[in-house]
Amino acid sequence: MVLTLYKLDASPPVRAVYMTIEALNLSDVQYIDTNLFKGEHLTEEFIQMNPQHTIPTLKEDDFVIWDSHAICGYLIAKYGKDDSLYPTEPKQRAIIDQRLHFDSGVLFPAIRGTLEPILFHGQKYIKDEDIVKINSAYTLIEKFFTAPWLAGDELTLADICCVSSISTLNEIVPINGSLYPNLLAWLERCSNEDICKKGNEPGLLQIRQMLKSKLE
Ligand SMILES: N[C@@H](CCC(=O)N[C@@H](CS)C(=O)NCC(=O)O)C(=O)O
Repeated sequence: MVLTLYKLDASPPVRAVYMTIEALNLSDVQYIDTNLFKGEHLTEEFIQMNPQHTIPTLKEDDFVIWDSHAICGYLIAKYGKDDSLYPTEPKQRAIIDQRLHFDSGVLFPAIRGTLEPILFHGQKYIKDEDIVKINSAYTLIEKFFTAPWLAGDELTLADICCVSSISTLNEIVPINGSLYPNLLAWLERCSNEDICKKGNEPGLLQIRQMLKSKLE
């Protein structure tokens, strides 16, 4: 059984999969760089594998799955020693799923909408409307916290998927700790975790450098 991950280190959803791989201690993964800037995700071969042409995409023998949330859930179900990262207890699972859908529906679109014109189309500034969207995402997630972690007392897949997005948004619009104290404290808590240092930080630094070079 061979696990292959199509990836680009700077991509936030790829970083969520990296963190899950770290948390599960999976060592036998083959990584294939898929350079979006060179259109490597738009080849006939890639589209045949993933018609949505997104990274991360995971291949395990003949089985192909894409979308970071689906990939991470699969890896935990298949390779996790237990279900602690993604509990099967219905209420705990529902709370985590809500956070994952918030990531897909609110956080990632805010990243993509802001960064795509800058990274791919030569825009040299951050639009005011994107800053408004990012701050409104911060305002929403700030109120989700009732415990140290995003879905309760333990670190779960909700933290893994949302921190890759929130740490990226923080590079675009730094989180104001007096407006969003829970969010900033949580980001710091996540950043101190080994899985985040190994799985998230290197790609995040690449995003920081890209933004520095593209913005005036
Ligand atoms: N919801 C997806 C988002 C994946 C996504 O849009 N990835 C971007 C890179 S960060 C991509 O592959 N863009 C190329 C494209 O959409 O054609 C996930 O969580 O995996």
